[in-house]
Amino acid sequence: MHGQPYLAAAATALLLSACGGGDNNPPALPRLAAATGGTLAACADLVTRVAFPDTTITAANAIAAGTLTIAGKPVAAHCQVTGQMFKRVSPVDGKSYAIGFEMRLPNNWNGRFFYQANGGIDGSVTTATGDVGAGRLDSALNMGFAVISSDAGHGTPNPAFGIDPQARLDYGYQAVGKLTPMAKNVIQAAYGKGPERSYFGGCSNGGRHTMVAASRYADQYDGFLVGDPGFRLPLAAIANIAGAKAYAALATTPGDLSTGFTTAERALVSKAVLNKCDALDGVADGLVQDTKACQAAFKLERDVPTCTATRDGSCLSAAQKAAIGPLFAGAITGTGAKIYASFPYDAGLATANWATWKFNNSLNLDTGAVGLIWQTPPENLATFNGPDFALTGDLASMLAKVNASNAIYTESAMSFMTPPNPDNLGILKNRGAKMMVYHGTSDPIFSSDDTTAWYEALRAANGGDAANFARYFRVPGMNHCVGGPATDQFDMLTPLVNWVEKGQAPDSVLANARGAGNSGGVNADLPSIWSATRSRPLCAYPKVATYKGSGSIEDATSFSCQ
Ligand SMILES: [Ca+2]
Repeated sequence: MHGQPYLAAAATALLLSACGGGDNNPPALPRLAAATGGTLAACADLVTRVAFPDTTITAANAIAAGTLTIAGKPVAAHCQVTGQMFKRVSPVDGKSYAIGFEMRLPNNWNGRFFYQANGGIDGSVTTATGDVGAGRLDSALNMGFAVISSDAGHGTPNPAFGIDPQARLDYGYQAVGKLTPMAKNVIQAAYGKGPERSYFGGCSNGGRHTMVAASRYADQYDGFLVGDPGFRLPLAAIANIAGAKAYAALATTPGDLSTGFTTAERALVSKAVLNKCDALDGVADGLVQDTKACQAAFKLERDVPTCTATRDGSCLSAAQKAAIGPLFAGAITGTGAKIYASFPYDAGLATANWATWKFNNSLNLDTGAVGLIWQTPPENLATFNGPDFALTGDLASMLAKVNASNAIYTESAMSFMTPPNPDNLGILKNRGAKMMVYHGTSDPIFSSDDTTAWYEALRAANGGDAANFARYFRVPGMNHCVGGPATDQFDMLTPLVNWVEKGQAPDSVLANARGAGNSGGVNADLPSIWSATRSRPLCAYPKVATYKGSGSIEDATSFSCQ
């Protein structure tokens, strides 16, 4: 099988030839050899057998089968290795830092390494089960991967670590660069050979880590699984703070932002979006598959009633329309500079996840990250108050400071947090590595429009088509990484491995709803009229899941990617 020309590239070359464009045919991309696997040869003695610079292995323990369960499945027997890298005391804030990690090494190994990139602002070593895709359908550990998880260089999920410049850089990208060769060394010691194939994946900030790794460390990984990426996280956070200001101004209960755009009003807008957009994909089924056509078809001003009297959930006030419409179009600073990206109108606005991001995290999570981790200089830690910072801070100042550096903070947040040259993935592409990206179109914090714009730029930088090494799958209705009125349970790691190691490029990925009885946990946002087991194809962009005109609307086989 090795050495066989990459089929999709070959097909593209033929097509270009047929069209007379043969002068610029790209060479077929290499196919990487499939991993063959191995058996764990050492566990407890890894504490002494692993000798890697700047690394302490603190424990290595055999974990019996069934000690952990994931989505109701017992996790097979494995070895848990814990440790620290680069333990130090900061010369800036006087506090102790280290890059804490754990690895979980299955006794029956599939020969692969998985870097589990975590979410939020990191700061804790979450269990290295390698959760992939939404809805916990399976995990990399259960599939036989050796998995690493880390705190990315700070031991608590508190933004105060941002006072230390090195902790900023470790969080941004350097922990990944330090952990990767160490982890491969541990795998070598445990199995007698290093990983044959290496993968990297995560959602949210984990999606950001993955895009950064695809840009900075493409020589060290073969497959990248990117979920709802906050790849321009500082900008998304400032845009969300802009939203907090707008919702605070609309609030009927001072300090409770959710009263600026109530659940009933958000359900009203979601319904108005469905009225205009649901059938554009061939069937009114509660899912807006054709996101692009929907943005042209739906107008907030026109399609949602304007209140003539008191707000009662059946209308939006003129002031609400004037404030909320521009947030979807893309928040701006007081001087008119666009901060981040537009957000698509979609069906998933009425959920608790949407509300939490817009009305709570905007005050209590984005603020600490912007003020303490990303601004140069940071705000005063001793007096910092998140809600005050959001509601009284100046957006243009925040935007300038996340782009600033100085003698202490030598890299700006936009430098250390975002992928350098994100539309240039030449190293990844040319060595045969692959990337799969998914994004919920009702994600309230990182916009799928931003990911779409990035993917379009990637296509443009590759002659108009990046599908021979990177594919993007929108998840209609899905909120941030999970939930929403969506088919949000899917496994993208298996198709990624099959693409990297077998040359099987994924045109679509099967997704299911998580209704009653689902082993991955029931999705409370599912509309009651949906089947508990509704399925859909997630289509590789720019194709759209389209109803075939007959067959059950609960079944993926009634839809095709068009
Ligand atoms: Ca539809």
